[in-house]
Order: sequence, then C-alpha cells, then structure tokens
Amino acid sequence: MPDRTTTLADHVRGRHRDDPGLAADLEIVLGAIAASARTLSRAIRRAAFTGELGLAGNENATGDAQKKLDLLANEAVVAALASSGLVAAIVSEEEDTARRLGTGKGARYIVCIDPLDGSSNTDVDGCVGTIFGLYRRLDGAPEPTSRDLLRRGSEQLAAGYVLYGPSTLLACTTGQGVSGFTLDEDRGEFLLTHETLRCPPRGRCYSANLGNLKGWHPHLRKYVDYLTEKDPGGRRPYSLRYTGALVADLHRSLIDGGLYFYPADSAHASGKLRLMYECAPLAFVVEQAGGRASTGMERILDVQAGSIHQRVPFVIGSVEDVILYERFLKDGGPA
Ligand code: AHM
Ligand code: MG
Repeated sequence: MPDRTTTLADHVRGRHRDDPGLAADLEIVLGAIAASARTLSRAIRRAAFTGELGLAGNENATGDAQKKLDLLANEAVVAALASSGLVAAIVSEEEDTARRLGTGKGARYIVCIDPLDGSSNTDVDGCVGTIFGLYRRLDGAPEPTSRDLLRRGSEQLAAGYVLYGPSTLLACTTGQGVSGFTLDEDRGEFLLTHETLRCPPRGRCYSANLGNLKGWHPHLRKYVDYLTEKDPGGRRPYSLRYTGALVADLHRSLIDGGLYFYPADSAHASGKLRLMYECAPLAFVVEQAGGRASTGMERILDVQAGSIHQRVPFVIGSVEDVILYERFLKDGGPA
C-alpha cells in the first residue's frame, strides 16, 4: 500500500520553501478552505438526516434558487476564512456584494468562491463541488476597493476545487502544477494522493448541456456533429459525459482528457458561468495541469472582471480539444 502521509500543509510548505512568509499564509488560507470542505463533506453526506435537502426559498444575486446546502456551504466557508484573519473579503456566488471578513492589517487577501457548485445535484445524491481562487489585495485602503476585487484570473496566487463525490478530493495549485488531496475521514485530514495532475493533451469525452444546442452558434452545432461522427482513425465519436457539476466534469478531463463547454446561447449572450468564482479559478488549475481554458475567443485568465457576478462563455479541458473548439467557433471547422 502506498504511504499517504503528506498533508496539504506539508505540501504547501515544501513547494514554497523559498518564501516562508507566503508559505505560511497559503497554509492558513488553504487550510481554512480545507476545514470548511471537511465540514461540508459531512453536512452533504448527512443532509437527508438533518433536513438540509431542498430549497431555501430565496434567490442569489444571479437569479438561481438557493438550496439549503448552498447557504450552509456559504456560511461554512465564511466562518473558516473569517477565522483565518488573513482574508479581507470574499466574493461568493451566494452573496450579492463582496462580504467583508478580516479588518486588521494582516487581512491582505481576497477569496473568490463558489461554495457549492452543481447545487441542482444535492437532492439526487449527485456530485457537487467547491471552487476557489485567491488574490493578494492591491490597495492599502481600509475597505477593499474595486481594484482589489475586480481582477484578471492571471493574478491569482492559488486556486482549486473540492469534489464531493464517492470520496472528497481537493485539487489545488499555487502556481507550481496541480496536486490532489483526498479526505481521509478517519484522520480528518486531506492527504496527498495525486502528486501531479496533468491533463492529457486530448481526450475522448465532452461535457455540455445539449438541451441548449439549438440556441448555440451554428459553428458550435457543427462542432458537436464533428465530435459525434465516426472517423476512420477511431478517435471519434466522443462520448458525452455531463453530470450537472462543472467540478466533476472538469475533474474527469484532468484525469482522462476531454473538454467541458458552456457557450453563449440565444437567450444568454454570455453563457451561464461566472468569471470570478467559477471560470477563472478552474482556468488557473487547468493551465497549471497543461490544459487550456477560454471564452472560445479569449484566454479566460486574461479577462478583466468588470463586475463580481459577471458571466462568460466557457470552454475548458485538454489543450488540443479546446483549440479545435476555438477553431470551429471562429471558422466553422478545422483549417
Ligand atoms: P451552480 O453553481 O449554481 O450549481 O451553477 C453552475 C453549474 C455547473 O456546475 C454545471 O456544469 C452547470 O451549472 C449546469 O447548468 P445547466 O443545468 O444549465 O446545464
Ligand atoms: Mg456555481
């Protein structure tokens, strides 16, 4: 049996030996996210007993009906990050505005977070996730300013996701590749189980909500025709894998290759997914794993946020698959 004893904290310290100050901060902030993930993992597994399934009865800032677990997840991350003392504010899918946390001098970070990705899956015992990205504040003003909050994804110090599936797995990057940690429930600790997650250059699966296909750009409808037809080389058709949780679909791409896309459609000019706490963190992760993420036209990490809940069209996954998607979108097919 492999020896699985490296904790998330050990790993972060090892990766940032050259900058002990940064290592200590990352250890605390990532540790807080891991602590909230432990709480959430248990709450999700016990939700049928504790009355936490179902709708909460209100909507979030982008018009989604909130689930009780959305609110519980948001409060878990808020409590954990507030207790770190290092986070000045969080931008959360479940908060209308940036929520102020630490006020002291040490509160020098901003966290963007989707506390519960894929929350339509909560009542059907499907996978869900958490997505997060970490930025250093730019302004020294007492209150976080829009310069602190509205960022380009390329400025992230760290990003990652937690997948609450058959096991609970936290994958993250601090700019030196991507590693995965599985929650050992006996020890109550995330332990290194995937030293290096590398996204294969090409896969054989795609993930998208084909219910929206008629509203997509005609070039993307051609792309789906291309993916689903047989080719003499045997690389197509691609298999469809769509779970309703972006984190679960992306994790499959990181392990097996392939791509996920949520493009604009006739009713939603910018697609569905939110730049700051869904697309940008996952784009940082996938690039660090050798993959690619874009709007179809522009690298996600180059997009300057204009508002905290801004949406963008999104494609992410294996580099060759994403490039081909971009070519179809631009020209209607490969050159
Ligand atoms: P959520 O954070 O409100 O759950 O929304 C994001 C989710 C993604 O995880 C998933 O891929 C997508 O929305 C599913 O949307 P749709 O039901 O339109 O296919
Ligand atoms: Mg979400």
